[in-house]
Amino acid sequence: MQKECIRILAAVVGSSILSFAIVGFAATEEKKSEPTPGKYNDGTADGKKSLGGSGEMIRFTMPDGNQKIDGIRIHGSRYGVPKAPDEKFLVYLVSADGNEILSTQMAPYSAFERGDEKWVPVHFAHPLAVPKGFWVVLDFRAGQTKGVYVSYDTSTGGKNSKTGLPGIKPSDVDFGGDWMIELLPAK
Ligand SMILES: [Ca+2]
Repeated sequence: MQKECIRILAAVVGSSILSFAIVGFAATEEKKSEPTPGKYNDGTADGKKSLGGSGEMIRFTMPDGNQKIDGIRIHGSRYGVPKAPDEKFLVYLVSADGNEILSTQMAPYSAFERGDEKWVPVHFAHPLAVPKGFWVVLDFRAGQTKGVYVSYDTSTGGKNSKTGLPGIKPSDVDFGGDWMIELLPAK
């Protein structure tokens, strides 16, 4: 009888140790996936820039090659005439080697307001599957009367950002930071 009791007790203790271990493992897993792969900034802007005849380029590296994104968000503000031009700006997704345009998306200029820079979401028409490594390139076709200032952040040193457009050799950024452009993962 006593032996039986001990055996049951051992089973109960054993299973609670097991469930504790599972809870512990789940918590570790959650923590590991915490740093968002689709961003390179600390959330506060350290400057802003508009590029005429060029574009903001930022390289993303995903944990694996089977992920989908809903779109991107851009920290920025519009300048120029008070009323937003009735046109769209371009968002290119370009292969990691720069040789292939994977997707071209458009979004209205009016998504950006004049004034302080803030996060502007750009949702694509459909969730888009992205490879492990790729570039997001923005083309606002900016000039003197219209354009968008895109914020940058210097906390990362700017290893993932360049200026350029598809088909043109990109240049290093001159501010030692990364564009505040983030991916919006598909839910
Ligand atoms: Ca910052």
